[in-house]
Amino acid sequence: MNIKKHVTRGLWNHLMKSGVEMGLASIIYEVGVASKYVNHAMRTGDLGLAGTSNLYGEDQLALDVLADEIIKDRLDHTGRVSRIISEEQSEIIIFDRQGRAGGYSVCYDPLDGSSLVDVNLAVGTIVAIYAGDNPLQSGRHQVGALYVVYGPRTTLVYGAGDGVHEFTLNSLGEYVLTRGYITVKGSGKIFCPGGVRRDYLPEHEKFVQQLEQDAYKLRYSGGFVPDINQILLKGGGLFMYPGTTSAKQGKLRLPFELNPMAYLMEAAGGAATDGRRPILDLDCYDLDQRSPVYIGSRDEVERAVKFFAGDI
Ligand code: AFP
Repeated sequence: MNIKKHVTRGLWNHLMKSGVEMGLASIIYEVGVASKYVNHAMRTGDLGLAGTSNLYGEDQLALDVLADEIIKDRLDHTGRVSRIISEEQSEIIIFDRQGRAGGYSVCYDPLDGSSLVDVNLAVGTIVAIYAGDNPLQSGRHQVGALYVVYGPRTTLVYGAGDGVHEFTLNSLGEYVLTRGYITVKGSGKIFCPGGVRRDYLPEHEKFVQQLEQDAYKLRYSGGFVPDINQILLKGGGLFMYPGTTSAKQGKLRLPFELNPMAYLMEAAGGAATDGRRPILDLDCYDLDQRSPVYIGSRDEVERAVKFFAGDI
């Protein structure tokens, strides 16, 4: 192992060389630190045995609750975060910054797809970062975003204004650059349909049939993070989670699932829409706000927008 290479290609070194503002860099880096604890707890089951404490000295916690605690703790540790929205919390959490200005707000899903851990499928952490004290902003205002995939390898993908980059957690516990300036393919051949087919609205059903007739391959794990990661890093394509007869706004949440992934996908040359408007242009006014989503390669997203506009 070339230790020097690992040190120079580490996450903090990359953030500094990319000129990422120190506070924003520390938030991204500390989410990386938190993900190492989440990774450990997930793979060792170190959630604390009944009656004893877990690695954080707390009673046994479900993995997603533990992940939330760890990430919240590390974000507070940066001293640069003033407010957070978490998938695990029912309200906006305010950190006491002793009046210091220049804070950031963070929206995160600590462990998206957590129900898949029990069957050993990949899950992930998703994070959106805004400047200032308001975490409920249009996704277009994000100053950075990242996700972590806990799969056969543990990888971290971030963007903060200068490209999208992937880091892989190595045996030294370091995140080392494995893909720089990621670009998503302009068009792909896989699609993720989302939801339950019998609940599809007629136009989504018709669109899915068209993709199948055009020989798109269905790839759907039930985990938003690995499914997006596959499209971003491999052959491109389209992830969908539509509005349905039972949930007109779909399932995925805007603040901490759709906005960060749309930010990264656009930064990598892709696109993300609710079927009519770019996801990043949607007003974000509620912690639990949901939206239908079509996200991935530009060609497929544009095809979806044209289809739903009745142009094809
Ligand atoms: P959970 O976090 O409740 O497991 O849901 C995961 C998720 O929000 C997202 O990761 C998946 O893309 C989506 O749900 C899958 O939803 P369906 O099971 O309804 O297809």
